[in-house]
Amino acid sequence: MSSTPRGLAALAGITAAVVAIGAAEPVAVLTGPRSAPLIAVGGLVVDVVPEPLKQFAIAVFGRYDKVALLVGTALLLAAGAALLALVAVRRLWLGLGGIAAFATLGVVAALTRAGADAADALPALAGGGLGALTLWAFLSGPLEIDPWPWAPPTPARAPVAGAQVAGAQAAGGVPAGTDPQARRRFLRGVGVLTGAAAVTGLGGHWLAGRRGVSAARQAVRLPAPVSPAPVVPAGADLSLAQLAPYVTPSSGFYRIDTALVLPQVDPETWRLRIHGRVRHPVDLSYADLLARPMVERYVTLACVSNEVGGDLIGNARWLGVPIRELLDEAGPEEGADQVVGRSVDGWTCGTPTAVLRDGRDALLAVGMNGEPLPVAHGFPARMVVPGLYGYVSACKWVTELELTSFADFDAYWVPRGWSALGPVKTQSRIDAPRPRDRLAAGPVMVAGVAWAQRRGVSRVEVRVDDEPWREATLAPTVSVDTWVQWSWRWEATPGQHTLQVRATDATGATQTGREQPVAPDGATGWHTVTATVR
Ligand SMILES: Nc1nc2c(c(=O)[nH]1)N[C@H]1C(S)=C(S)[C@@H](COP(=O)(O)O)O[C@H]1N2
Ligand SMILES: [Mo]
Repeated sequence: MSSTPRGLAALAGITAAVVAIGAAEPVAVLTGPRSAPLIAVGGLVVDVVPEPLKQFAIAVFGRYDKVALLVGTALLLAAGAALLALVAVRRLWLGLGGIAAFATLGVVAALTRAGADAADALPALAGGGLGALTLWAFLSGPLEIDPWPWAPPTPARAPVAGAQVAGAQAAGGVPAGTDPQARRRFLRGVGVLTGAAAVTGLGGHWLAGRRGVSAARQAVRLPAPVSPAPVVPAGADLSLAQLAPYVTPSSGFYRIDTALVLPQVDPETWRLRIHGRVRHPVDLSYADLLARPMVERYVTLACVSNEVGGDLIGNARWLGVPIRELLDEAGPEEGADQVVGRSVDGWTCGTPTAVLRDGRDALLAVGMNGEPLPVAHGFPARMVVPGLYGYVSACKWVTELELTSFADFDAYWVPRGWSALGPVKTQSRIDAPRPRDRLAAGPVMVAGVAWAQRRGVSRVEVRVDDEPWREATLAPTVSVDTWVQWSWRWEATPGQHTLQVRATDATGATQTGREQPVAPDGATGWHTVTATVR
């Protein structure tokens, strides 16, 4: 592509874009990774794209939806820059104007992120400036290929170079734009600038990472709980190869959030403010929080976007302060029926005040599975509320609890089409066998998990084809707030079979078989696995 003059012009445009991104990165070390143009624009896209498109992206790219978004943004930028350069050969001001437009987009995106200040405009401005300089250098500055075959002849050029190279064919037989010396100089420019941009870009990225909080996190010493978690009964974990372990290791715990770069929250400067419609606003430091009596509980957290049979669910041991106690101190006013958890990155969730005060183990958590919260799971503090989907309750990197009402405020996902209330629905999942397993006829262990947080699971049944439902064996569990493993011995016969599962909660309500999508308030239906037995 770079061998034709047009390819070279496109290459100049792409190089200008690479220089812009590479120049912005070291500036973003100072202003924060969320002000880097690609991240800021990507974040803006996350917040403004319509929900169906987002669902589509998640369906297509799965866990790599964020990577796909960043790669997509970068490719669009490269394509835009290439086109701009082709135009700019004729009208330089159009190319520079285009770069200014890109830079403006970066500035707007950076300034509209939650908690942004004026300095957040600097990375995009620096990138735009150096990108424009690069484009100029290639198209009519020192690195120019003189002249571009489709460039308009300029009066300044005509008398000097005109005799040799003006027009499509040079007098000496060299086609315009192919002077080997100019071409070498041009390509050397591309190489040097791309290399320099890579060095500053990756170096900046690395420096930004070193400014992260993993060292501060490692230095944290969590207090022992005054109320420890119940001991996990022997047999709660059936230890079957394909079955999700009873306690999900933090490293394998699902992660869902809108953050394109993980918020790095310094526990030294972190504060939690409880404010809004309260009688006594509360303001706590991390040290204040750790000094309070802590409880530790197993709670199974689930995402409303979990499809039937999906894995956006995990069970962990959380250490934290009961949110009820914090709210009691603040004293919510009459009618303040919603507690809005607000993250340092501006994300919000809305939880019914009554739910947080009804005696369940709603925690302002600082620990997960015996360690400080991993950065990806909300360090230094997050909310964990048994019985509610994460999008209405599990605010990570939480820095504010604002008392308000549901009538007065819609949290992040509500205007995007999700229900304001998100109690977890009774669900069950088959982990073994897996759909593509090759099974031998005879006894087969069918096993999985079931959950009905707050209510507890009282029965799990399995059905093979059109046979009657058979009751599975429930493993013990620590509380109604965690999932439970179940197993059932199947006498498998050769052929294709359909396995289905359904759970009944402790109120006697059986999980519905009616299939409903994840939006607006959680999927329903029976998980179905097709098994082939030889
Ligand atoms: N700050 C912040 N907190 C958040 C979210 C988010 O996007 N930003 N997503 C929520 C959602 S939808 C879920 S399901 C849980 C997931 O928590 P996890 O990533 O620790 O599993 O976090 C919740 N907390
Ligand atoms: Mo979620």
